[in-house]
Amino acid sequence: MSDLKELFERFRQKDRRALARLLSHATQSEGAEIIRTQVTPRPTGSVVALTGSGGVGKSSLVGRIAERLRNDGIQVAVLACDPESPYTGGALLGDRIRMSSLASDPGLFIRSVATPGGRQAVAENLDLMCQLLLEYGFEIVLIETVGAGQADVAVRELADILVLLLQPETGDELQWEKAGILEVADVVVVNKADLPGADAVMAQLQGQLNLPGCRPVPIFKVSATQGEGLDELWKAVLELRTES
Ligand SMILES: Nc1nc2c(ncn2[C@@H]2O[C@H](COP(=O)(O)OP(=O)(O)O)[C@@H](O)[C@H]2O)c(=O)[nH]1
Ligand SMILES: [Mg+2]
Repeated sequence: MSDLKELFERFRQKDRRALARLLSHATQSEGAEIIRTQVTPRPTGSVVALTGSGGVGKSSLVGRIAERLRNDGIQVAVLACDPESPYTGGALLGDRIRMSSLASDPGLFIRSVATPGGRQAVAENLDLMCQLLLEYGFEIVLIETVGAGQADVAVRELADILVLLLQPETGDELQWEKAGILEVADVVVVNKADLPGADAVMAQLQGQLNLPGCRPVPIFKVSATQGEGLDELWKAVLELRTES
């Protein structure tokens, strides 16, 4: 307890190592309970979650968005959760970042979050980790998570903006429809637009979403690897952010 108290003092003086240690404590139930009593319940800033099947391009897109936000001077933190391979997302992102000018950027924070086994895609107390990062001063927290049934509900509650990623020709559209995630997503993105079949998925989505009387859901076609369509996507996310 006294250890946590001291960590909090250092955290409030913007000590990055204290932040990192508090985040570790936040993943354990005992530490989390205490931290919950200390954090600001609704710090300013936004939590944007990207969800989608493995391999759809979440890490690639998160990397692109993080770079873009840093170029705009926005302080950004990334929480990469991947139940299939807990460290892949972070490693992939980490590799990208290490090679770029962002390597020692104090305005960027990246953390891989190990998730419990099975299909639960959202680590326990992820909400608390977001609160810590926002209170520390990050303006946007990007979460990468593999959507899976129950977990989608948790992500929905946690995120201010939920972005669902699909890719051409995976048959995923139906799967997402079944899981109900298509209905709760704020933005739908068809990634890998450089590959054939993206327009077909777009057309299919247009038919399923945005029916008369339904909440409008913007759909975007992007290529994370080519860096295409990102301006439009991010503009829409920022607009939603000011509305929410
Ligand atoms: N052709 C193409 N490949 C992509 C695109 N975005 C990601 N990929 C590739 O898809 C694979 C999975 O990407 P990753 O970002 O790790 O997906 P994640 O599992 O959803 O995080 C990698 O080989 C990427 O290079 C894209 O826009 N176009
Ligand atoms: Mg990934």
